Amino acid sequence: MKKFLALALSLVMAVSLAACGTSPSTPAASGSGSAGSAGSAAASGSGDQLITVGFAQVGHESDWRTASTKSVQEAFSKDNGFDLQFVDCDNDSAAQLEAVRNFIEQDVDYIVIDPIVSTGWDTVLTEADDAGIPVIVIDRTIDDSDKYISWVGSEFTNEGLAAGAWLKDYAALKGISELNILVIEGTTGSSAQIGRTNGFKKLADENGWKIIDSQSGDFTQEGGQKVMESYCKSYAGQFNVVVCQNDNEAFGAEDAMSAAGISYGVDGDVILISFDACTAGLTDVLAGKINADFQCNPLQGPFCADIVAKLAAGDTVNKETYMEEPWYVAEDALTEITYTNNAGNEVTEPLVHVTQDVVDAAY
Ligand code: GZL
Repeated sequence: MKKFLALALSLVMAVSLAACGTSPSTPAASGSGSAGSAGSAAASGSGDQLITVGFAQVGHESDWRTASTKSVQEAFSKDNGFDLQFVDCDNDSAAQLEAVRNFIEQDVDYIVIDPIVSTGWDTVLTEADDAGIPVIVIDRTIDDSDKYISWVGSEFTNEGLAAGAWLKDYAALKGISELNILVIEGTTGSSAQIGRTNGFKKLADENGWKIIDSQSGDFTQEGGQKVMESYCKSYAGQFNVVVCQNDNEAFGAEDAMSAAGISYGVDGDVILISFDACTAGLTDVLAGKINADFQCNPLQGPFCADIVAKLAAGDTVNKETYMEEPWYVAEDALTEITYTNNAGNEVTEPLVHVTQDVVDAAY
């Protein structure tokens, strides 16, 4: 009761976001719920009645994660009326479950989780539910429990489908008839790894492409480099496409291929595809090192704060909200892709040709 009473009296939701809406990567929530523009929840009034929020973050493995953490910390600032208890779970699922249990013990007002992996959650979410603490999930999904009140994130399978759709059109444009592909996956069991893998593989199967090998680089640069070094030894001369499931893995793969004397990118022997489209990733797209980069938008903080503000005001919230995510390419030879998305709808989506302005506006 204390949660709602204190908040209902003191909460004012300030509409904002438009002020920072210059970047193509600025999130514009869409999806099964109310899209609306994200705002920043601001608590005012009694002053000491801050909203306590426990946030169990995946870790600090990538540029994407750094942007995600910053987005949440800025949205849940003290100035906005929040007391954020932040835990970096360092890619350790046991530590993440422990962090959530500690939040329950502290009786925080709300719990936010970015789940390292998509299973193993129902028990602890039941404990949060029994304690009357609403749970909001961001970014990755929880697939073995629905005991959370809302989720804001990405459609990872569509990211993989879009990458496959682009590769199909790009190969046709370049007259490449045979595609022999190496994949460096993200953290095993994460919904991002599962979705991107399944989406891209669907296009590979439909088009008879050969995926020679697919191993996890754990979304890190070190992991991407290690896997690519192994690939260069095992499959030299056998591959002409490398798919990295995030930019940091792509940076590692670039270093490994350069060391092995393998050319990649727009003028190279190997097509390099990446996901996330962080600033450093788009810098490599602009340089022609990465051929295409499929954005995964990390800026869920304001949307998550809006959800808390609505809950505190006694409003209903949507179960899921999808971030909008552009697809970036190094060459302007293709301007759009058409594919059947994960919902079974045929969609045509633009391809953004990367210029310095696009890099400057990235997250
Ligand atoms: C995807 C996110 C992934 C990013 C990686 O939404 O969880 O984790 O693609 C990050 O960069 O490490």
